Amino acid sequence: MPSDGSPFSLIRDVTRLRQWASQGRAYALMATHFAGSGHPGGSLSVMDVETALYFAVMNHRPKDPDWPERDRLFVSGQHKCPAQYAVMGLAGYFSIEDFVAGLRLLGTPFQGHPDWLKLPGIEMSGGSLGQGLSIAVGDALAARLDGKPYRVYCIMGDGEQQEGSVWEAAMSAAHYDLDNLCAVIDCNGLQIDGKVDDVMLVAPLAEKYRSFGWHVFEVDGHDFSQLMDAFDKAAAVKGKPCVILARTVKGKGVSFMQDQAGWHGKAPDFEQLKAALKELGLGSLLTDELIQKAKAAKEQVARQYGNLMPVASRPYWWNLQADMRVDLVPTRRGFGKALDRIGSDPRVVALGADISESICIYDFCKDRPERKNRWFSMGIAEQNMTTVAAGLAKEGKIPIIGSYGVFVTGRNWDQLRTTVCYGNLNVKIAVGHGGISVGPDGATHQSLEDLTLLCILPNMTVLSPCDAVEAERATEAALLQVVGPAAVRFAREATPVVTDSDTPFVLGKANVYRFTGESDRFSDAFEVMLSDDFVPDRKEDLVLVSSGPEFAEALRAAYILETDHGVRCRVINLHTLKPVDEAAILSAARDVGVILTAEEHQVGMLGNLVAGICAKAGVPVRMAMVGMEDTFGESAQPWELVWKYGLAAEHLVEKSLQLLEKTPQAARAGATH
Ligand SMILES: Cc1ncc(C[n+]2csc(CCOP(=O)(O)OP(=O)(O)O)c2C)c(N)n1
Ligand SMILES: [Mg+2]
Repeated sequence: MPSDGSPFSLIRDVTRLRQWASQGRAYALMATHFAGSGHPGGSLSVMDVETALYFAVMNHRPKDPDWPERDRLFVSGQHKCPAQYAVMGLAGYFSIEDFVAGLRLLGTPFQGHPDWLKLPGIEMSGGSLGQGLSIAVGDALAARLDGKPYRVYCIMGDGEQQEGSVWEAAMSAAHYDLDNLCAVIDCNGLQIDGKVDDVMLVAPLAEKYRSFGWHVFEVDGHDFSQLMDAFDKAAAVKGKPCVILARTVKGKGVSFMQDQAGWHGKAPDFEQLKAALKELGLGSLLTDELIQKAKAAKEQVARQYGNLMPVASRPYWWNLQADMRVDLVPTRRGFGKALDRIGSDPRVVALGADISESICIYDFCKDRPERKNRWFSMGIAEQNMTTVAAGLAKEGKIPIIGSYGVFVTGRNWDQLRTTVCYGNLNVKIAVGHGGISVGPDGATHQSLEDLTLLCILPNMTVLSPCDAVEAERATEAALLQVVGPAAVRFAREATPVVTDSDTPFVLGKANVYRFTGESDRFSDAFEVMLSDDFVPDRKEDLVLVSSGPEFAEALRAAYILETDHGVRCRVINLHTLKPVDEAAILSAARDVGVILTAEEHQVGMLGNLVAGICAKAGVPVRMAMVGMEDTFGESAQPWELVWKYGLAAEHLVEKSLQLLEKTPQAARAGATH
């Protein structure tokens, strides 16, 4: 490969291209294995298209990635970045081994969904499907305005064609006769929930694009001769944009991954990796040195970020002590359980947006074939799903929609605002994978603005349960108690269970907790009562207010504060953020006067809510807020993000002591977990 800024020497030899693509497959699989997550299926299906582009078609300079004359490639389905990273590494943009050892690792440029600000050569930051073609259209328009000869490429998925924005972009590209733009669709026939044809039919794509004014090529997406021929011919088409429909196989090249929807977003384990490499004839690439490099990189991150944790007198991290034990269950499970139960109500209907199993919305009918007629697969189309639900609600149904928190509150926000909330329709929103703890998928998938987007909407009820048990009860309340729009936010990761069926749960009323002494079970170490029943019968130094999974950290902070520092705490669980329990906040402010808020969200959603309640009532209060400090997250393990962004109980303790102007009793001497 060229080591300077000279153009890449393109290869037209099919045998050599096949070899590069095989290596790309091997490196992509190794990287996802070491990361422990990622998207092998699509990475393997698109590998030949990307190899053709980087090695045989595009004018580019790996050592000068910002070269102004380069051809631009926008990969819209950015979950398939292991393919792009592997091909870029092979082409010489960076060390391929750094990618293999660093994919999705905290602090590396190899984000779970690419970030152009972190990795030169990547043209767009993204991960939200359906946006790549639009930015490519903008880039192609800019090229024309500036009289630049470079070409613009955009790779999309076939499931992605379900996003309406793709068709807005397609219309605009043809309207402006963008013959410098060439799209490729990786037609592997699969998406997350299954076959594209079953989830939401997009065929016939050729006819659709032709009728939108595009020139269409149809090729075998694993045949380099056909691919190169189509790219060459596309470059010669004048007056209209081109699209290449590349027929591919998801998981191509590894027999047990081929055409299997289950390999969309799952990393191979070590045995599977070895078997895959054997099939590719590239077992020798998995060297001991590479394995060691990946291991060392992970250990380095754990040390570096673990050391950011303030130190307590002993290891207070979950389940590190013989007593104070908790069960760890993802809050989404509670949501699924409730839906399974409540789904017997014939008014309830559920709508999925191609992420149905993992957010547990499919629990509605997974084991209930008789309910399948009330399940509507909407495809990757969050806006349409929301407004279709509004139509169902208008006629007396109780529809629940769901997706990743980012997509089901942000992508469809105008639909939520105007049709659902302004119309006060009985639509329920499952806000899945909330918070930063969604982890390795990275910033684009970490839902950190959703609660603000929801709470600001008139008529919307917003619930943010703290654990799986409370999620079940919150879901039931949202569906059956509230008449009108209601959202329940829950998380993907295992979360400490701190409530049980005896814990009070009243919609719109906070729960108040106090530490009573260590116990075998963490939850038994606290007394809990409904805010209305709480009597301030002891002097307290500090109030901690939290909700969602972060609430368990607030409880643990209270435990540390009481045990290590003699700070007496009142802990308020605001599981209902709207309508909020103002009385519970005002009593706390009046009784104690010092409040720390803790949220797994951009800071201030909860903090400013609490501050506003106090300010409006004229109750003076000293406050501090813990949350994401006006920043996007990044790829990492959930607990590493909690360490880095200061969301652990130990950080709450440190912040509380500052707020109380107390000197920490324990010195910072290293990590304790
Ligand atoms: C707006 C948006 N909604 C949902 C998702 C979650 N998601 C990631 S990949 C995927 C399926 C993509 O299917 P397809 O476009 O066919 O890609 P491929 O089969 O090549 O993986 C979905 C729903 C997302 N990233 N963005
Ligand atoms: Mg697909």
